[in-house]
Amino acid sequence: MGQAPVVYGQSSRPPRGDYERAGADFTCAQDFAAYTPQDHDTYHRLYERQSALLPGRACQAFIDVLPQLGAKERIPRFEDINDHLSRATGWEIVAVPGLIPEVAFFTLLANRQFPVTDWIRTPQEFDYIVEPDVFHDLFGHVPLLFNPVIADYMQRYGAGGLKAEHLGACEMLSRLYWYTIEFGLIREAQGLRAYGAGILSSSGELQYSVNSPKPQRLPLELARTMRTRYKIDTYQQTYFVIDSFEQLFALTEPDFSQLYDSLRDQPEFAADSTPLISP
Ligand code: HBI
Ligand code: FE
Repeated sequence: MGQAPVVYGQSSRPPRGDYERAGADFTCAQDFAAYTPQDHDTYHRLYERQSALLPGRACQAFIDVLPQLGAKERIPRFEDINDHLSRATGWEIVAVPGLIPEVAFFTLLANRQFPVTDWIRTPQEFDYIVEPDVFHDLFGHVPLLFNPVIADYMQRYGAGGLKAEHLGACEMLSRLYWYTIEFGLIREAQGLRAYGAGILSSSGELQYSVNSPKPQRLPLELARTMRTRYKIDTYQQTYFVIDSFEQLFALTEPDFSQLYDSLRDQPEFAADSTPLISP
């Protein structure tokens, strides 16, 4: 029984990937035989270019753990990564045909299963792709699942997502995901560094997010972050900064129900709106 494809956010593009392969939980087997030599070459070139850009831009925890991803000259087998990952933090990666509905996504995260799209972009999309492909998910998301604090945050996020679904608060919670796990910055002794997967897997945005004077950078604060809209097909105009992964995890301690209620009737912020400077 095939699953209906899913579109990400407001994009109107038809989703990629063959959802006929997906089961009821939207997972499928990694179709390793389907990869062509060109696919492996694309992965290898993306890996080489991106890893050369990490020093001085990626957070130290990411740089330290990246070798756990294993093969860099070809697309890795997911089960090879799972051998290490499950021992490190109890997580495993599961293949999916692409973006999946929010409840399916939250359910997998809550069970320490990270959905990894198993197809890779074409060489023509080398510099940019809207949808997450295997490089975005493996290179961007999987290394920090080896970090115990981020691993616990991701599981808490999944559990929180299932609650948010019942409270009609998915949009607010997905902004927290977007501005942390996808596009988060962290302040380290040597300066600002990226920990968000969307930044870490993008050559242009990794340099822009940490070095450019254009975007604004605000301290991560739940209410502000959950009220700030985001765009899925441009560099971010606002980045939210944390001081440590422990700080991020501590945010997930309280129950968000009252926070959602208090935010529901408050105006949202545009992706580039600057904070009101209190008089
Ligand atoms: N599906 N495969 C996949 N990967 C994601 O990162 C993802 C998703 N579905 C929904 C989603 N992310 C976001 O809307 C989350 O905030 C829920
Ligand atoms: Fe992602």
